Amino acid sequence: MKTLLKPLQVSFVVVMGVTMIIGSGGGGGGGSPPPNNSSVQPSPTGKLNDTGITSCGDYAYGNPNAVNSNDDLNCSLFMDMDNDPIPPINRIDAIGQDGHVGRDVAANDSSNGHAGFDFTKISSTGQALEANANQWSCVKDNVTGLIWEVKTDDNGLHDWDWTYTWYEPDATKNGGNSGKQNGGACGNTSPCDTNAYVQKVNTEGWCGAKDWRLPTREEMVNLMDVSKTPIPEYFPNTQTRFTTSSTYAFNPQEVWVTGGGTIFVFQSDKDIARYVRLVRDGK
Ligand SMILES: [Ca+2]
Ligand SMILES: [Ca+2]
Ligand SMILES: [Ca+2]
Ligand SMILES: [Ca+2]
Repeated sequence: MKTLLKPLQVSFVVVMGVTMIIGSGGGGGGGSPPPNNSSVQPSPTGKLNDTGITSCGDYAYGNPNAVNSNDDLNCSLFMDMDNDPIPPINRIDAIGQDGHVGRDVAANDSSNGHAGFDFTKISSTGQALEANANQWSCVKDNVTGLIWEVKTDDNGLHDWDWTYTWYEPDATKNGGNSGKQNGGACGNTSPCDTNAYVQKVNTEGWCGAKDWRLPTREEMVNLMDVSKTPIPEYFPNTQTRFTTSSTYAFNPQEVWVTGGGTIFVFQSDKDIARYVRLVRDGK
């Protein structure tokens, strides 16, 4: 990452024989760097996000003795209000639940995105912003190191209402089927297909960058907060279903699309217009 942090200004104060270091600038906390003049760059880590799930379920499903099924229970409890057991992690007969393990437990910090998610807001010209900034155009995922497009609602190029058909003329990237040109609805920003959109965003230099692309299925799924898809604090104007760069291997006419709610991914025809959120990894 080429981010240049603002120099830490340090004062030394001696109180009762104890030296305290009082810093100003360079703060931000929770992985959010302070505003500065250098643009934020991707820094892929290869790491995965946790799911955002911080609650636990009971044993009720299929259990004839269960009174009521619950999936919003406190993971530190062993029994819920119905006296149904909550399978814990440190028991021989239970491997634990999502809400017991991972970053959402180990690095739960709501100041930089829900639970274990750790995001930095980025301005339209690529500068890092404070976590409480009320206007931003891109977001860096500090866990994966990827930088994501944030959609707008201004009828401009990035408007969240615009849809695009999947189109990739490069035979080395399209799985044997190039898809369909200009079949979406994107106002006066047409042609409305993924290839044209990527080119326009790169010509524009959104958030100071010209290496935007469609995310892979894995990248898009990894951004999902299953507990509350979409992730509202950092990704306003968010649709629930996004197309990806990943052609469906068994049928090259189709592509993988990420879903909202309980649907993670599904295959869909490349001809069907879909929402798009671009990503960059700096490679
Ligand atoms: Ca219950
Ligand atoms: Ca987890
Ligand atoms: Ca967090
Ligand atoms: Ca709109």
